[in-house]
Amino acid sequence: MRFRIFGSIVICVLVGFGAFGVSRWAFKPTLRSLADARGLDFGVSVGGSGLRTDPYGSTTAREFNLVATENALKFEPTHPNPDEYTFDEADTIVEFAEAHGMSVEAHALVWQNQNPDWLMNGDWTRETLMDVLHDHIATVVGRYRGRIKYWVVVNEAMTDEGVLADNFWMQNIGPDYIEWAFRWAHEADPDAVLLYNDFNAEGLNPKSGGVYNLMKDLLAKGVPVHGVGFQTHVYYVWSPPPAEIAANMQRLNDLGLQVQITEMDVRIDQPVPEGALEMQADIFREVLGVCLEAENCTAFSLWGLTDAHSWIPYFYEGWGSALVLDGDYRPKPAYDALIETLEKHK
Ligand code: 9MR
Repeated sequence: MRFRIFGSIVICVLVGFGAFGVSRWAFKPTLRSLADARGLDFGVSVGGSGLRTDPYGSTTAREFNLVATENALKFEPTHPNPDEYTFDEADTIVEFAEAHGMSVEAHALVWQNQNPDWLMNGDWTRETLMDVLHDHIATVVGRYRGRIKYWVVVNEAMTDEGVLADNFWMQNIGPDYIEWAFRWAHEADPDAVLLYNDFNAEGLNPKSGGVYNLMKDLLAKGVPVHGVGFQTHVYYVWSPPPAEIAANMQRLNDLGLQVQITEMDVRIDQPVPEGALEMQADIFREVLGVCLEAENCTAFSLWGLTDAHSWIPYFYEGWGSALVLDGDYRPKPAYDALIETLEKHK
């Protein structure tokens, strides 16, 4: 009898431990589960074709609640000829997001790069180019009305000195191309959150001062701009001081704007030096921490799913390893740092 009772206790304890182990495994937090609990949009930039494959698709849906269209909604892919629009890749991304309960950040309506030749080499007057831009924005934004949470309306329009860049749009339309782009985007989808997005404007410097002044001017004119994206393409040995990023977020909050980390990656020279992955993890940890502590930071996104999908090696020879999963989808120290930071701010 005694033996039977003892045996039952042993079995119960073993079953209990087993269940605990299984439930710990089953409920192992992901970036997505922690971000959901916190109400943060946690994103990754993706391409449409990858989403149809595994583990690209399954990892995206497991770890993120937001997808950013890395290239699919830029001018050239969506509007390759004056009278032709193509939406196959963007449709794939938006449908994937909807099927997996994720939000979409669309990128980008007005930019200097990735524009088709017919646009860049056209013979424009201010009026004819305004018509083209209006039609483009009305068509592209209108197609996804109500299905896209965030639109990057204007991308990278500021110089390092903090004045508007003398780009194609500036030369052919003038500085008001920016306000018209926001007005037309708002007309086409009144519920979308409309963002201005730029790089090297995360901390406090002349460029971020220029972005701040631009936002102030637009708001004073009643232009529907709702937030600023901080791209955050940084290096493992240098990133803007967290206190500066926080101060920049705060001054934009004082204007009533939201902010986001929109394209974060932390590049490392190759081969990866000793200790570099830990330094990279610390930078991801700090920047996410700043976002979580800011009142107005609504989203934090990575620019690519794994090190094998990053733009860095193509643009910076000898650099790479910039994301939080390695090329074989294995979590790096930076992944653990993001999980820990989200857990700390639950
Ligand atoms: O990641 C994008 C890459 O696949 C494209 O070839 C490149 C073209 O310029 O654009 C990359 O994305 C950029 C984004 O659109 C704007 N911010 C900088 C990003 C990295 O270059």
